[in-house]
Amino acid sequence: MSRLVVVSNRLPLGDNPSGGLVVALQDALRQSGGLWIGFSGEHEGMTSTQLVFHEGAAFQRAAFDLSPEDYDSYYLGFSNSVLWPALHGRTDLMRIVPEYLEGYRRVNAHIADLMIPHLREDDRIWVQDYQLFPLASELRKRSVTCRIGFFLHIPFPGPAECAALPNPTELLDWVSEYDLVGFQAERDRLNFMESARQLGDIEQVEGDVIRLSGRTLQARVFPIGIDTASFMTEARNAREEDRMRSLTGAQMMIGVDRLDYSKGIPQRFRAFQLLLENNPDLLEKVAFLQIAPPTRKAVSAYRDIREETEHLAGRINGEFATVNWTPIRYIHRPIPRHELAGLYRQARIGLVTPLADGMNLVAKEYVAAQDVSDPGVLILSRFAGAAETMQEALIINPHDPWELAEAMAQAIQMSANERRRRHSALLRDVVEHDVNWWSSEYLAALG
Ligand code: ADQ
Repeated sequence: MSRLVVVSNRLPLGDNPSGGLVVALQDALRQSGGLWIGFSGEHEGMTSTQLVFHEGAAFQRAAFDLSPEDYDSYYLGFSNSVLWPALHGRTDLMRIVPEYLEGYRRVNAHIADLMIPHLREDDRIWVQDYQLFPLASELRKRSVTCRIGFFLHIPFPGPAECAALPNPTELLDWVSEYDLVGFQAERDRLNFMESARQLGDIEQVEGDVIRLSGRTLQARVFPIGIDTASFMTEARNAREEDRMRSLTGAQMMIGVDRLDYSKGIPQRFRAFQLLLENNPDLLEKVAFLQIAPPTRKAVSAYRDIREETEHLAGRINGEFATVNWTPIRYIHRPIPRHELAGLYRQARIGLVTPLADGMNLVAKEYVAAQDVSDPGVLILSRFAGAAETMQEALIINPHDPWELAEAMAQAIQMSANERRRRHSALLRDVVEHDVNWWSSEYLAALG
């Protein structure tokens, strides 16, 4: 078996690293004597001139550091102030600065340089996500001929958003250097095909096989999953922590997101406000727990969304709270997995309402955590990749507060029979298409 080399922006460090992607790739890495390469998280000193190997996992890990300038331009800059907003349809939040693109190209070229001494001719390389689009092209320039795959964890946008990038044809040329490009959802594959048709040079050869910028490759959909079995166990074991329902006696709704403008948190709060305004009988009977740890604090759009979210929660609580009841509880901290699993299980409604999202794993975690005999209801945005397969959720348009508030009311009143029927269909999908299924499908296609 040829060796698997995974490259991602962040290297999972620490002893016995866990997390969905690690679980998914661990077996394949272990069996092939594999190697995982990524950024250490260190960005105060110099950019590494060689990879540093770390012990303590079932596979080899090699890290690099970044200088403050490289971190600012490659990570905060082009990755998170240009690509992230554009690929999530928020071209209004893009900050195009020439140094960002230069830094993004420079760091990707440098990662290729760092990799070269450690690569073998028959490796299979699997590159993860938007921070690393140019990596295959940089490796090819350095005469790497092995199979290289790419998986995009976030949406691929249509031609209008693509055209708003400073370098749309360069982006398509970068993609063309892979042998297999994986998307979360059919919607992303179609957007990619249409963007390439309008802005690049593409031909459909047959089925998934395309010719892009003169190279032949495959473009396919591989919806990512979670480590379902272990999450179900965590949730079952967390049962005694019956915190939410018992603490308040109210029906709980839960939202769990990185605090990001793509996740639709303010829209969710406004819909909740509407629910309370239109259903006075629900006062003191429903409560909303929003867990949203801030990320990318150095990017101004993230400071703005934090302010907006806190302001809204404060306003709604000020308006509706009573001595015994706080309508919105808002937690900024990361929560340990087992605790999170218990909270999902206790919540009658799971609110997953992004304005744009590659997949959204919270939707799958919420379903996996439910008690099958008395499950809660998932309210899911049509703009999450998860909506393509999770049709038994209450699918909503997150921009429409009336529709979302109506779905909340419907979920609160839903009969146990209907909840069980919807949940069992959702659970089947989450069990069948877990993260191991995802990685084996992808790696089989990569060859
Ligand atoms: P994210 O944008 O990070 O991932 P998501 O898929 O929802 O979004 O995953 C978030 C993960 O973080 C979940 O596992 C969740 O449980 C966890 N999490 C969030 N808040 C937490 C908290 N306070 N405490 C503990 N854990 C918390 C990107 C894409 C997604 C895609 C994934 C995987 O944006 O669309 O689904 O990659 O491909």
